Amino acid sequence: MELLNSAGVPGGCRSGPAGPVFLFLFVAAIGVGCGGQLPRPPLAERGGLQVLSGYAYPTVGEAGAAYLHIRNSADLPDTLFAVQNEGQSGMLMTTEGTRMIMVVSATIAPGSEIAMRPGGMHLMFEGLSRPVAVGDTVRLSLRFARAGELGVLVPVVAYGEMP
Ligand SMILES: [Cu+2]
Repeated sequence: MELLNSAGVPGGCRSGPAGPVFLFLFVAAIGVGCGGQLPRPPLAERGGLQVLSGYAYPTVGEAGAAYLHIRNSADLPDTLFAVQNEGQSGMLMTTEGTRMIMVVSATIAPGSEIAMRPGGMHLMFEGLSRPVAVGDTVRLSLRFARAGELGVLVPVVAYGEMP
């Protein structure tokens, strides 16, 4: 599997190393300032699993990336083992340094969360037949071992945005 483009940066993801660091700090600062914000309702919920938020970036060629914040409120662990974007299968990825590594599944312990983000865990899609741009919406489908299938609509936002 070829995950690096000709510039040696991860395909389907963001390019410069400086951007993600800056944006992460920026969002962390906002988070402190908005501590009293009312919680938003989850985007999707099933079997104790909640997708709290999510977004995708515009496709680059036929590749796309998406990020979800998932909480397991159930009493048992559950395992995310398959993802789809508009019906096309994708991959669950983690990042080590500048390398992306595909993982087969991700188990979420009871009461814990997965917070995907650029430079960390994310969903990656290759060979997408429909390009998407900022302002579009994409339909993601998540398959969990216990809760089953969970569908969620997420907005396509500009690179670097982490809404
Ligand atoms: Cu990636």
